Amino acid sequence: MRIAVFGGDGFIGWPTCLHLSNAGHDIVIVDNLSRRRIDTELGVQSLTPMDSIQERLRIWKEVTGRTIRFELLDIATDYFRVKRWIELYRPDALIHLAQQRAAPYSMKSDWHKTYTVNNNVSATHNLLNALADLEMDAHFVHMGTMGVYGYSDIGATIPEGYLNVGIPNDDGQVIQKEILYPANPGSVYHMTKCLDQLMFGYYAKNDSLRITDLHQGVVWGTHTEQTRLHDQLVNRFDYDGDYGTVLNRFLIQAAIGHPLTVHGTGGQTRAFIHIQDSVRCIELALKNPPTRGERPKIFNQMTETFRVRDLAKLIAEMSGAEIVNVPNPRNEASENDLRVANDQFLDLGLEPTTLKVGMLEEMVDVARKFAHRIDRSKIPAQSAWTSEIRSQISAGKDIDSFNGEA
Ligand code: USQ
Repeated sequence: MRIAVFGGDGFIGWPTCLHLSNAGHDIVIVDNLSRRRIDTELGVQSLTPMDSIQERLRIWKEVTGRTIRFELLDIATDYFRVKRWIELYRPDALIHLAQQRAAPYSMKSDWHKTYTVNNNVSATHNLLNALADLEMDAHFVHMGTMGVYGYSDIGATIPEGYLNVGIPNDDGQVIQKEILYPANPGSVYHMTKCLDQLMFGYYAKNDSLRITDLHQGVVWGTHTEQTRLHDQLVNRFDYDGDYGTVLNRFLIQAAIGHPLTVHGTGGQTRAFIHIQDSVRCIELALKNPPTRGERPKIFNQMTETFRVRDLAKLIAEMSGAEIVNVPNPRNEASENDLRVANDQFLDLGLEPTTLKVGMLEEMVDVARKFAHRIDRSKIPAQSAWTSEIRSQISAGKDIDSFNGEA
């Protein structure tokens, strides 16, 4: 297949490109390298040393003999160049990962909120708009998030995207309908992914675009089979307070003797997936597209759920790290259960990589190897969701005073 990977230089994008190139697909990375610019803005760097995209691709060619091309393009701001590029390349599939993906970054200031909305919404719309205008029947695969559902538990499993509801009509009959599961974003970043869902519904209905939306959980791990092939193919590994995700952060903290930073009580339950499974799921989704005229296909891309404090406990027992309950900078429920359906990927043959202490130990070893690259001052999460939380944190209030329900 000819596949355009928008955002192919990022944390999910890079291993996805290698995985699909290895499987024999023709891959072009389209990226504006904004993730590298944001590192510079925040004064942080990936724990693992990352080469330029061109150098990475040179090494990939040297190691495997396979070519991945790179196109420097901003799909959010340069609509006509994007459209022209799609028209010339004529991809069979587009993978859309070209969005600002960190909830804390999206909440840093009003500028960051505006940037995240403008970038994410325009990027999605420009791609859909171009496909529709070019009347191109390419499969559009988007990286969405489990966060579109919110994390509240009503004692029922969260379905894969759609919910069966009964709507009483004026004649007193109850009409059964499948609707999008009610969107319940917990950050401006998550809100953009909810808006994406509306755009997908519209373009699938109006222009018969074939769209798949992957509702992914928190990703852990850093290596895949292909990133292990050469030191310079290594994936990025974020530990800072904005881009580091919880399990990866805890592992890095354990490696350098930093206390594990549990937000609030750590009663938050989230869905997780290993990076290797993430790229496998993208491949499975590519192989199983919706038909023209079908509504967007939605998969829950997760394999396990964990409570934050249980993860911290597991890593503390394994590494001897200390746990510290820090004031939660986010406006989120302090305790929640979570049940999620993921039958579609299991039925398509996904064999989940489950969290095992052995794999965690391997990651702590990677973190120790590059520990000298860590700036400890970048570890605390400092992006507060509301001005009230910000002033409570700076006034040094006890965590229990702002562990309320979101
Ligand atoms: N947390 C801690 N301590 C930390 C960091 C995080 O307790 O040091 C807590 C957070 O308060 C939150 C949970 O861990 O309750 C998850 O936070 P996270 O930073 O690992 O994940 P999140 O901000 O939700 O975002 C990540 C990705 C995003 C993806 C999302 C999937 O950055 O792109 O969409 O996971 S989901 O969480 O299912 O919405």
